[in-house]
Amino acid sequence: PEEADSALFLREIERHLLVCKFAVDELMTKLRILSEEFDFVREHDPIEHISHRIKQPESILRKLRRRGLSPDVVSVREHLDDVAGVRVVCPFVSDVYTVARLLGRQNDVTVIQTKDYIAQPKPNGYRSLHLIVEIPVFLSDGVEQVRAEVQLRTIGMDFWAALEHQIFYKYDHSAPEGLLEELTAVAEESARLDLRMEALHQRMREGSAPA
Ligand code: 0O2
Repeated sequence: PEEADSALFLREIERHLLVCKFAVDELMTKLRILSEEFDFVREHDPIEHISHRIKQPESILRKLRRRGLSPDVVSVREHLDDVAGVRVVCPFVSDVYTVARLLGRQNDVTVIQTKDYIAQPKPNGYRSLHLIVEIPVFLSDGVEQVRAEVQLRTIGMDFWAALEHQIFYKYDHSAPEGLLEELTAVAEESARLDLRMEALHQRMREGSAPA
């Protein structure tokens, strides 16, 4: 019976991962449509690039354990909203909010939660806008509402997060003190640069030359 249980668990988790992949496919299409439409009308495209990932089973199990949840598909479905993940990288900070608004107002997208780490950065300096959205996936036996995490950030925020992630793993989650302080200082400098770049872009759009 134990073998039958684990076979069933594997089958269920595989199915859930597949449905999450469909949700990611749908979100990627929605975002690509927005980006291509902006290009078509020769407007500034608020999307620089988009990436996606499905959380690895080991990482799902680690997160369940960390949160004290039982390692079954019901827990995953009910509590892990970021198995399906899409990351949108934008040129400017205002673009981040534009894309979030354009996605959130689509009829089949329900924004369940918004975490604005741009307005309120994490203590380490991490900045991004996180949305948990729910979208319908149409399957042979009906429709399933699937949750996904959409992370939106500028190129600068993405650059910083990638470096922080590398440092975090290199030092196995405990980087030397000075290094962490420097990382936070760099995040602040990057945020200032984002603001200056945006102001420059705004002036260019208004037709005046930078001073
Ligand atoms: P991965 O490999 O990217 O999927 P949690 O911390 O996940 O238990 P919550 O509320 O689900 O709690 O997460 P939150 O704060 O919304 O952030 C989730 C994701 O944001 C993380 O996913 C990262 O992708 C990203 N993130 C959050 N904080 C940081 C940070 O300080 N540095 C970097 N580089 N990324 C961050 P996972 O699941 O941790 O990892």
